[in-house]
Amino acid sequence: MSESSRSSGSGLITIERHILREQERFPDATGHLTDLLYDIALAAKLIASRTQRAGLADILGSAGHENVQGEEVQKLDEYAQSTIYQLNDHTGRLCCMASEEEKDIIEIPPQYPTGNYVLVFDPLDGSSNIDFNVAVGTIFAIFRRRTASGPGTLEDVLQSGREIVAGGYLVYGSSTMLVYTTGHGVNGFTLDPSIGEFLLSHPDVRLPRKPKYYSANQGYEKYWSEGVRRYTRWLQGEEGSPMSLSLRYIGSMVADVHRTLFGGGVFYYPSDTKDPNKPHGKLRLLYEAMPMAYLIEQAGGYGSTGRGPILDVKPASLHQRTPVFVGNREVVEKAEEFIATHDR
Ligand code: AFP
Repeated sequence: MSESSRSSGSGLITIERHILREQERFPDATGHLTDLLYDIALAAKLIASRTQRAGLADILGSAGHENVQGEEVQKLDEYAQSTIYQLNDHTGRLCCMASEEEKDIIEIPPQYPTGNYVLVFDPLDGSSNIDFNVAVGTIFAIFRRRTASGPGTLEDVLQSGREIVAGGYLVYGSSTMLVYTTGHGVNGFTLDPSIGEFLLSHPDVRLPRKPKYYSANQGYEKYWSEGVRRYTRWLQGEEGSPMSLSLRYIGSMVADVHRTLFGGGVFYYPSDTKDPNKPHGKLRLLYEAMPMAYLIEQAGGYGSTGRGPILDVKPASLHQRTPVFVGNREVVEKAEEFIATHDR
């Protein structure tokens, strides 16, 4: 079925309808998770409309200045951060939030009620690519709170990926897509800008059985371990490999994982020796690795640190980094094998 025929006509399913249908699986649901997901979709529409005007920032004014309408122009990542925050701070659904952009947990202002959920997010992942018109994205995960009531605490945020109740990403590319899961398979929605609605365009997403691409910043190969270097040779068809994959790397995790999900293969950002302050690579466990591993596993794949499942790692701190390997299970498991053999 073509994209246009999937998203138009009598079979048209909007994100709202889809989220509500998901809620029907749980007769006791309060609707709070449903509303939370719907607000993330709303934030995405606002962020998408700004990212599409990104190149105009220089004309209309830059961060810290006013544009021709007299409004202050924010940098896009600040805009994404404040949009997600403002849509969620007062709803009574969250006990706290945490963002890649904020040092500490984000409390709910005392004048508003607190709720049962925790939202963690990377508001604009890949933002250094914006100047080059490359796809960027938002990554998110939702947990149930662990403390009983009152303001959320670190204990509510520092949960392992096994505790995620919903997660996914938005990609702001040639079209805007929301891809998410509540633990019952993965669904993809494409924003139809003419009606301002996300429409179900990719139901029940599964990784293709045949891997096609490997995706890593090979410019850093000299900083990689022996195991990761040999693994890369294996992906290229050496080291006794039965497959030979094509290389694709954008440098925007959302876009690279999106292609891996739909095209098959592996995306990895391993540990490296490039920066002694970041021995575990660049990516953040809570805001990048865990939500993506959760989603990829829901689509039949696997997410690993190179030594075991990402979802088993309990974060010790908010901005902890981790090596990441996500994609087809057998391809990711091969990374674990090479690392176990060569990187003792
Ligand atoms: P920015 O948000 O600073 O652009 O970083 C993006 C990112 O966190 C992730 O989206 C990419 O996969 C990764 O960094 C790219 O890092 P390298 O530039 O080191 O390859």
